Amino acid sequence: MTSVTRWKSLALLAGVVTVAVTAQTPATAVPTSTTAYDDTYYKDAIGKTGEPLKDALNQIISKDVSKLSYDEVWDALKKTDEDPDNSANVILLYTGRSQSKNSNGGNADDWNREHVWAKSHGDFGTSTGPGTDIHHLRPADVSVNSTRGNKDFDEGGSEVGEAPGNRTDDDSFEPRDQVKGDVARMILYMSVRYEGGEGYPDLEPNDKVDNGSQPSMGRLSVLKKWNDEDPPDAFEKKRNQVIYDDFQHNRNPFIDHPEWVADIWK
Ligand SMILES: [Ca+2]
Ligand SMILES: [Ca+2]
Repeated sequence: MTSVTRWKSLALLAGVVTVAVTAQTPATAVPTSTTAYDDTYYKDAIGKTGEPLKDALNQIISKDVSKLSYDEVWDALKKTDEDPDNSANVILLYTGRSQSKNSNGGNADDWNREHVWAKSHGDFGTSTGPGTDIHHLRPADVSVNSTRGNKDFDEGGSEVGEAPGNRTDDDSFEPRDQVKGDVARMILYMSVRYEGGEGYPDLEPNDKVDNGSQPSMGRLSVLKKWNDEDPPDAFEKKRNQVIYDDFQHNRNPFIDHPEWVADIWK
């Protein structure tokens, strides 16, 4: 909340009376954040809400982007997800394990390229486009990636043995607390980035599980909650910056402005 106090002085016959005039903006549920990019990258979005905000963000994050091949994703993830305490390693999304950058591959304890927006939801595969957009691609343990499969996100189920803190049941996957917000912001980025243009599907969140091959991902009400519970941390912010500076040259708006989630999906 901001408060603007102005002082007005009134000269009266008997002397000077000073009156404080306080103008207060109404309270909002989530504090409004500001970034160094608000006057430049985000200037056409600032002050908007609802569908106009989503439309403005789609234009902003789709403009002049560089698109990677699926093969280029390997080296990109070695930079975006580098362990800040060990530059030889990456951090795996669900297990949280720090592991050699060079142990990528197809064996059970290797890491591979997890599509957080499951690529079957909209059937976009791994050709250049949403299937290679590193804003939602993360290193993950091969067998845990397989356990997540193409399930929608929701709370509940039994704990994943190899990935403590993660839970799954027949139709959904719940990531560990430390990355719940990351997952939410990746899914919501995808829905704003892909609106049916460029020959790609229009990806949208909904409140269901079992979305199958529909271009939808659930559950929106849970993702909104996770966005609030797990705000962006240094690792997530740095990864956004590396993608912007070195790879795709676009940003995930919800890492910069988590409050825009509630502004779009009320
Ligand atoms: Ca987090
Ligand atoms: Ca969309």
